[in-house]
Amino acid sequence: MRSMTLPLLALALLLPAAARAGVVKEKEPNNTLAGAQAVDGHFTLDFSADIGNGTHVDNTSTTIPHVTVHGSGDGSFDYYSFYFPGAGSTAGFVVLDIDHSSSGFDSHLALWATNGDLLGHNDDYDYRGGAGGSVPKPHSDDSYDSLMTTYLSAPGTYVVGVGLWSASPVKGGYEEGFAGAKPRAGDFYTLQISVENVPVVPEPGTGALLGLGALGVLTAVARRRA
Ligand SMILES: [Ca+2]
Ligand SMILES: [Ca+2]
Ligand SMILES: [Ca+2]
Repeated sequence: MRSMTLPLLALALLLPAAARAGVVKEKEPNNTLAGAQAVDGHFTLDFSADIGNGTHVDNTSTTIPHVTVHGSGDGSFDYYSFYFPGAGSTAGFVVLDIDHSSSGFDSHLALWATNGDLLGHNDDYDYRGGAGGSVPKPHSDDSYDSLMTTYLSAPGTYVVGVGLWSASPVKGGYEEGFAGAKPRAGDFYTLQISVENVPVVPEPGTGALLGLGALGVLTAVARRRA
């Protein structure tokens, strides 16, 4: 019986890790398109109150694969990449959404193809566009938090950039524009990346249940042996 304690403990320790599926912590350096941090393998369909499709009403967290990136500033632009398999489909709706940003963080978002072509960008957006997570400016429905949507049709790697107003997105990445367009030390933000038709990780709930099921089996085995 005692010999089963360690494996059971190890299994139990694995369970909280499963609950963090869909969440990625930023890793610097991620300062160029070529040096973007890949978020593949972290997409999930777990519910999040903060993920929408650009309208005021729809929460798309359980219908469009998404990943949540927790980023911070260090005086450099931040780039994140994902692979869109396409599969001959045009159903590659993409939503990029900044949430829970630090005070004074006037985000700017952009999306590039891997050859450097700029596909879209946004500075400010309606605070309700990406479900929860953003607050409006005073006397306005706009938020300093960015949101943009677009459609992908070609398979390939795509790169999301996070900068500050007045970063200028051009072919190949951001130009700084006026000084101060790079996220600064002390800044923090959450980036929601939603992409149709990308592979999702197994449901954390399922993983936890499988883990609990295995725990039950092991406990039963241990009891029989005791
Ligand atoms: Ca960076
Ligand atoms: Ca949001
Ligand atoms: Ca902004």
